[in-house]
Amino acid sequence: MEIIKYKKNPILTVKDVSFKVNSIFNPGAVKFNNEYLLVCRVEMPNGRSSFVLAKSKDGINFKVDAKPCLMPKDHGEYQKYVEWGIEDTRISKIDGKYYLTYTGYSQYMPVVILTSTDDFKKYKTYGPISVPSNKDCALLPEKINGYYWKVDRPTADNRRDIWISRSTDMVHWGNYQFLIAPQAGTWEADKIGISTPFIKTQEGWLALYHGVRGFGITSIYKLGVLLLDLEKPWIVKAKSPDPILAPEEEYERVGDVSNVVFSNGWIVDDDDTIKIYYSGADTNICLAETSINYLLSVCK
Ligand code: M1P
Repeated sequence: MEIIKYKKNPILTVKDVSFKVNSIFNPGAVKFNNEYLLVCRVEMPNGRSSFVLAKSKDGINFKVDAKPCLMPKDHGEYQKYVEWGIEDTRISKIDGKYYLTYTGYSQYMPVVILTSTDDFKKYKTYGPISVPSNKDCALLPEKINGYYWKVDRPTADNRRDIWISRSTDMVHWGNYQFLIAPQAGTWEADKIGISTPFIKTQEGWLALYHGVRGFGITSIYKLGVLLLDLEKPWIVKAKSPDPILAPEEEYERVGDVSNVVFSNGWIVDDDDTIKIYYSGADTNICLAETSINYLLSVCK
Protein backbone atom coordinates (compact mmCIF):
# COMPACT_ATOMS: atom_id res chain seq x y z
CA MET A 1 0.00 0.00 0.00
CA GLU A 2 1.37 3.35 -0.98
CA ILE A 3 0.15 6.54 0.65
CA ILE A 4 -3.59 7.04 0.28
CA LYS A 5 -5.00 10.40 1.24
CA TYR A 6 -8.54 10.09 2.63
CA LYS A 7 -10.92 11.19 -0.09
CA LYS A 8 -13.08 13.25 2.26
CA ASN A 9 -10.17 15.26 3.73
CA PRO A 10 -10.03 17.35 5.82
CA ILE A 11 -11.47 15.27 8.67
CA LEU A 12 -11.53 18.22 11.11
CA THR A 13 -11.82 21.98 10.60
CA VAL A 14 -12.79 24.98 12.75
CA LYS A 15 -16.42 24.14 12.02
CA ASP A 16 -16.02 21.06 14.27
CA VAL A 17 -14.90 23.14 17.26
CA SER A 18 -17.66 24.47 19.52
CA PHE A 19 -15.60 27.29 21.03
CA LYS A 20 -14.00 30.17 19.16
CA VAL A 21 -10.67 29.31 17.52
CA ASN A 22 -8.71 30.48 14.52
CA SER A 23 -7.65 26.96 13.50
CA ILE A 24 -7.36 23.33 14.57
CA PHE A 25 -4.28 21.46 13.33
CA ASN A 26 -1.06 19.49 14.04
CA PRO A 27 -2.46 16.77 16.35
CA GLY A 28 -0.53 14.23 18.39
CA ALA A 29 -2.22 10.83 18.08
CA VAL A 30 -2.60 7.72 20.21
CA LYS A 31 -4.93 4.76 20.73
CA PHE A 32 -6.36 4.98 24.24
CA ASN A 33 -9.14 2.82 25.79
CA ASN A 34 -10.00 1.38 22.34
CA GLU A 35 -10.48 4.87 20.93
CA TYR A 36 -8.44 6.94 18.54
CA LEU A 37 -7.40 10.06 20.42
CA LEU A 38 -6.03 13.23 18.87
CA VAL A 39 -4.44 15.92 21.01
CA CYS A 40 -5.08 18.77 18.60
CA ARG A 41 -3.48 22.19 18.56
CA VAL A 42 -6.11 24.92 18.61
CA GLU A 43 -4.90 28.40 17.79
CA MET A 44 -7.05 30.84 19.72
CA PRO A 45 -8.25 34.09 18.13
CA ASN A 46 -5.34 35.90 19.87
CA GLY A 47 -2.84 33.70 17.97
CA ARG A 48 -1.71 31.63 20.98
CA SER A 49 -2.26 27.86 20.97
CA SER A 50 -3.60 25.29 23.45
CA PHE A 51 -4.52 21.61 23.12
CA VAL A 52 -7.96 20.02 22.82
CA LEU A 53 -8.89 16.34 22.63
CA ALA A 54 -10.77 14.79 19.71
CA LYS A 55 -12.05 11.21 20.03
CA SER A 56 -13.15 8.60 17.49
CA LYS A 57 -14.15 4.93 17.35
CA ASP A 58 -13.03 4.46 13.73
CA GLY A 59 -10.06 6.83 13.35
CA ILE A 60 -11.95 8.89 10.76
CA ASN A 61 -14.98 10.50 12.41
CA PHE A 62 -13.80 12.58 15.37
CA LYS A 63 -15.69 14.59 17.96
CA VAL A 64 -13.83 17.55 19.45
CA ASP A 65 -14.22 18.22 23.19
CA ALA A 66 -16.06 21.36 24.28
CA LYS A 67 -12.99 22.88 25.94
CA PRO A 68 -9.19 22.61 25.83
CA CYS A 69 -7.46 19.87 27.83
CA LEU A 70 -4.16 21.68 28.33
CA MET A 71 -3.44 25.42 28.19
CA PRO A 72 -0.45 27.65 28.93
CA LYS A 73 -2.03 28.57 32.29
CA ASP A 74 -1.86 24.90 33.37
CA HIS A 75 1.95 24.98 33.45
CA GLY A 76 2.44 26.26 37.02
CA GLU A 77 6.00 27.41 37.68
CA TYR A 78 6.88 26.85 33.99
CA GLN A 79 4.16 29.14 32.63
CA LYS A 80 6.64 31.79 31.53
CA TYR A 81 8.09 29.34 28.97
CA VAL A 82 4.69 28.75 27.32
CA GLU A 83 3.17 32.23 27.61
CA TRP A 84 2.79 32.54 23.82
CA GLY A 85 1.31 29.06 23.41
CA ILE A 86 1.88 25.29 23.31
CA GLU A 87 2.22 23.61 19.92
CA ASP A 88 2.52 20.33 18.02
CA THR A 89 2.69 17.57 20.63
CA ARG A 90 4.19 14.19 19.95
CA ILE A 91 2.86 11.39 22.21
CA SER A 92 4.79 8.27 23.26
CA LYS A 93 3.67 5.50 25.60
CA ILE A 94 6.66 4.56 27.75
CA ASP A 95 6.53 2.20 30.76
CA GLY A 96 2.71 2.38 30.71
CA LYS A 97 2.56 6.20 30.87
CA TYR A 98 1.89 8.69 28.07
CA TYR A 99 4.56 11.35 27.54
CA LEU A 100 3.84 14.50 25.56
CA THR A 101 6.72 16.48 24.08
CA TYR A 102 5.73 19.82 22.57
CA THR A 103 6.89 23.29 21.77
CA GLY A 104 6.50 25.96 24.41
CA TYR A 105 6.54 29.45 22.91
CA SER A 106 7.40 32.59 24.86
CA GLN A 107 9.64 35.64 24.80
CA TYR A 108 12.49 33.13 25.38
CA MET A 109 11.68 31.50 22.00
CA PRO A 110 10.82 27.83 21.43
CA VAL A 111 11.76 25.19 23.98
CA VAL A 112 10.72 21.54 24.29
CA ILE A 113 8.27 20.92 27.15
CA LEU A 114 7.73 17.47 28.72
CA THR A 115 4.37 16.53 30.26
CA SER A 116 2.95 13.13 31.24
CA THR A 117 -0.53 11.73 31.72
CA ASP A 118 -2.13 8.39 32.60
CA ASP A 119 -5.65 9.22 31.47
CA PHE A 120 -5.64 12.38 29.29
CA LYS A 121 -7.55 14.10 32.10
CA LYS A 122 -4.81 14.98 34.58
CA TYR A 123 -1.41 16.17 33.34
CA LYS A 124 1.92 16.54 35.12
CA THR A 125 4.42 18.87 33.52
CA TYR A 126 8.17 18.68 34.03
CA GLY A 127 8.86 21.98 32.23
CA PRO A 128 11.50 22.56 29.54
CA ILE A 129 13.78 19.68 28.60
CA SER A 130 15.82 21.87 26.25
CA VAL A 131 17.22 25.37 26.10
CA PRO A 132 16.05 27.74 23.29
CA SER A 133 15.82 27.41 20.40
CA ASN A 134 14.68 23.82 20.10
CA LYS A 135 11.51 22.07 18.86
CA ASP A 136 10.13 19.04 16.97
CA CYS A 137 10.95 16.57 19.75
CA ALA A 138 9.99 12.89 19.64
CA LEU A 139 10.90 10.18 22.15
CA LEU A 140 11.86 6.59 21.45
CA PRO A 141 9.13 4.43 23.06
CA GLU A 142 11.46 2.24 25.13
CA LYS A 143 14.79 2.29 26.95
CA ILE A 144 17.89 1.19 25.02
CA ASN A 145 21.10 0.35 26.92
CA GLY A 146 19.41 1.66 30.09
CA TYR A 147 18.61 5.10 28.61
CA TYR A 148 15.59 7.00 27.34
CA TRP A 149 16.26 8.72 24.00
CA LYS A 150 14.93 11.94 22.52
CA VAL A 151 15.35 13.33 19.03
CA ASP A 152 14.89 17.08 18.47
CA ARG A 153 16.06 20.10 16.52
CA PRO A 154 18.31 22.60 18.24
CA THR A 155 18.92 25.69 16.12
CA ALA A 156 22.27 27.43 15.88
CA ASP A 157 23.10 30.28 13.47
CA ASN A 158 22.03 28.93 10.08
CA ARG A 159 22.00 25.23 11.10
CA ARG A 160 18.69 23.32 11.24
CA ASP A 161 19.87 19.80 12.04
CA ILE A 162 18.30 16.93 13.98
CA TRP A 163 20.14 15.72 17.10
CA ILE A 164 19.72 12.82 19.55
CA SER A 165 20.36 12.75 23.31
CA ARG A 166 19.80 10.36 26.20
CA SER A 167 18.61 10.38 29.80
CA THR A 168 18.08 8.04 32.74
CA ASP A 169 15.02 9.93 34.07
CA MET A 170 13.61 11.77 31.01
CA VAL A 171 14.20 15.15 32.68
CA HIS A 172 18.01 15.45 32.68
CA TRP A 173 19.50 14.93 29.21
CA GLY A 174 23.05 14.58 27.88
CA ASN A 175 25.41 12.79 25.49
CA TYR A 176 24.13 15.04 22.67
CA GLN A 177 24.94 13.75 19.21
CA PHE A 178 24.34 15.10 15.73
CA LEU A 179 21.99 12.82 13.79
CA ILE A 180 21.16 14.26 10.37
CA ALA A 181 21.30 17.52 8.39
CA PRO A 182 19.09 18.86 5.59
CA GLN A 183 20.33 17.62 2.24
CA ALA A 184 21.56 20.53 0.10
CA GLY A 185 19.86 21.18 -3.21
CA THR A 186 16.81 19.00 -2.50
CA TRP A 187 13.20 19.31 -1.27
CA GLU A 188 14.48 19.50 2.34
CA ALA A 189 17.37 21.90 1.74
CA ASP A 190 16.38 24.66 4.20
CA LYS A 191 15.46 22.72 7.31
CA ILE A 192 14.27 19.39 8.62
CA GLY A 193 12.55 18.33 11.84
CA ILE A 194 11.21 15.10 13.28
CA SER A 195 7.48 14.81 12.60
CA THR A 196 5.94 11.71 14.23
CA PRO A 197 7.05 9.70 17.26
CA PHE A 198 9.20 6.64 16.54
CA ILE A 199 7.73 3.17 15.89
CA LYS A 200 9.75 -0.01 16.48
CA THR A 201 10.07 -2.18 13.35
CA GLN A 202 12.27 -5.16 12.52
CA GLU A 203 14.43 -2.87 10.38
CA GLY A 204 14.86 -0.06 12.93
CA TRP A 205 13.13 2.92 14.58
CA LEU A 206 10.80 4.43 12.02
CA ALA A 207 9.51 8.04 11.98
CA LEU A 208 8.32 10.65 9.54
CA TYR A 209 10.26 13.90 9.28
CA HIS A 210 9.46 17.15 7.53
CA GLY A 211 11.66 18.92 5.05
CA VAL A 212 11.35 22.52 3.96
CA ARG A 213 12.53 24.35 0.90
CA GLY A 214 12.03 28.06 0.36
CA PHE A 215 11.21 29.70 -2.93
CA GLY A 216 11.34 33.48 -2.68
CA ILE A 217 8.64 34.54 -0.25
CA THR A 218 7.15 31.06 0.19
CA SER A 219 8.28 27.69 1.56
CA ILE A 220 7.01 24.19 0.86
CA TYR A 221 6.71 21.62 3.67
CA LYS A 222 6.81 17.93 2.68
CA LEU A 223 7.18 14.67 4.63
CA GLY A 224 9.87 12.00 4.33
CA VAL A 225 10.80 8.80 6.21
CA LEU A 226 13.70 8.25 8.62
CA LEU A 227 15.01 4.94 9.98
CA LEU A 228 17.39 4.73 12.98
CA ASP A 229 19.37 1.69 14.06
CA LEU A 230 17.53 -0.39 16.68
CA GLU A 231 20.45 -0.89 19.08
CA LYS A 232 22.43 2.25 18.24
CA PRO A 233 19.76 4.91 17.59
CA TRP A 234 22.42 7.57 17.00
CA ILE A 235 23.07 5.85 13.65
CA VAL A 236 20.83 6.77 10.70
CA LYS A 237 20.22 3.50 8.86
CA ALA A 238 18.26 4.97 5.97
CA LYS A 239 15.95 7.72 4.80
CA SER A 240 13.64 8.27 1.87
CA PRO A 241 15.38 10.24 -0.87
CA ASP A 242 12.06 11.67 -2.01
CA PRO A 243 9.13 13.02 0.01
CA ILE A 244 6.24 10.61 0.59
CA LEU A 245 3.58 13.26 1.23
CA ALA A 246 3.43 16.73 -0.30
CA PRO A 247 0.93 19.58 -0.61
CA GLU A 248 -1.16 18.96 -3.74
CA GLU A 249 -4.81 19.50 -2.87
CA GLU A 250 -6.43 22.85 -2.25
CA TYR A 251 -6.83 22.05 1.49
CA GLU A 252 -3.03 21.59 1.66
CA ARG A 253 -2.12 24.49 -0.60
CA VAL A 254 -4.38 27.26 0.73
CA GLY A 255 -4.73 28.34 4.35
CA ASP A 256 -2.96 30.26 7.11
CA VAL A 257 0.42 29.02 5.88
CA SER A 258 0.30 27.95 2.23
CA ASN A 259 1.82 24.78 0.79
CA VAL A 260 2.30 22.89 4.05
CA VAL A 261 1.76 19.28 5.01
CA PHE A 262 2.87 18.79 8.62
CA SER A 263 2.45 15.73 10.86
CA ASN A 264 3.22 15.03 14.49
CA GLY A 265 0.98 12.02 15.04
CA TRP A 266 0.22 8.60 13.61
CA ILE A 267 -1.43 5.41 14.84
CA VAL A 268 -0.53 1.83 13.87
CA ASP A 269 -3.62 -0.33 13.44
CA ASP A 270 -3.51 -4.00 14.42
CA ASP A 271 -3.17 -5.09 10.80
CA ASP A 272 0.04 -3.04 10.31
CA THR A 273 -1.61 -0.23 8.40
CA ILE A 274 -0.78 3.23 9.70
CA LYS A 275 -3.07 6.19 9.96
CA ILE A 276 -1.06 9.37 9.45
CA TYR A 277 -2.79 12.42 10.89
CA TYR A 278 -1.46 15.56 9.24
CA SER A 279 -2.46 19.13 8.61
CA GLY A 280 -2.90 21.06 5.41
CA ALA A 281 -1.73 24.66 5.29
CA ASP A 282 -1.66 24.92 9.14
CA THR A 283 -5.47 25.11 8.98
CA ASN A 284 -7.14 21.69 9.32
CA ILE A 285 -6.62 18.01 10.18
CA CYS A 286 -6.34 15.38 7.45
CA LEU A 287 -5.83 11.63 7.23
CA ALA A 288 -3.62 9.47 5.02
CA GLU A 289 -3.19 5.70 5.25
CA THR A 290 -0.16 3.58 4.47
CA SER A 291 1.69 0.51 5.77
CA ILE A 292 4.94 -0.05 7.64
CA ASN A 293 6.15 -2.20 4.74
CA TYR A 294 5.67 0.63 2.29
CA LEU A 295 7.48 3.15 4.51
CA LEU A 296 10.39 0.73 4.94
CA SER A 297 10.48 0.09 1.20
CA VAL A 298 11.05 3.79 0.39
CA CYS A 299 14.02 4.03 2.78
CA LYS A 300 17.31 3.71 0.96
O1 M1P B 1 4.12 26.35 9.09
C1 M1P B 1 4.60 25.03 9.06
C2 M1P B 1 5.13 24.60 10.42
O2 M1P B 1 6.17 25.49 10.82
C3 M1P B 1 6.83 25.20 12.05
O3 M1P B 1 7.54 23.98 11.97
P1 M1P B 1 9.14 23.91 11.96
O4 M1P B 1 9.66 24.92 12.92
O5 M1P B 1 9.50 22.54 12.33
O6 M1P B 1 9.55 24.25 10.58
C4 M1P B 1 5.83 25.07 13.19
O7 M1P B 1 5.36 26.37 13.51
C5 M1P B 1 4.64 24.19 12.83
O8 M1P B 1 3.68 24.32 13.83
C6 M1P B 1 4.05 24.58 11.49
O9 M1P B 1 3.06 23.65 11.12
